[in-house]
Amino acid sequence: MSLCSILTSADITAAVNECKAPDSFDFRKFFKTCGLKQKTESQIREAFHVLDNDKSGFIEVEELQNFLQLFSSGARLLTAAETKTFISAADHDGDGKIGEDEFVELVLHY
Ligand SMILES: [Ca+2]
Repeated sequence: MSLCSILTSADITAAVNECKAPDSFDFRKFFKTCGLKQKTESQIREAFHVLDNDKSGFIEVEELQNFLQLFSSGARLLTAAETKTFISAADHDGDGKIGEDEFVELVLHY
């Protein structure tokens, strides 16, 4: 399973291009442009499992740094400020990482 089987490559390219400049990443805009926000909950759960690269059941800070590269291998790393904003928006239970339900909530309802 890869993100390309859930999203179109044109939408992924557009989303990655929108946040090329460091510290310009906005997860709300990104999820909308890449098309994930318009997908079904089960497809969003599939995307979560791709982004949880080490299959720990959570997206951790280290995985978030590589977030854009999981969409497009040539993309940049997220900055420390961007990963911090991303985690704090999603992390309702305060464990410092993003669980599957927190991810669905973030994509669909934030
Ligand atoms: Ca993980």
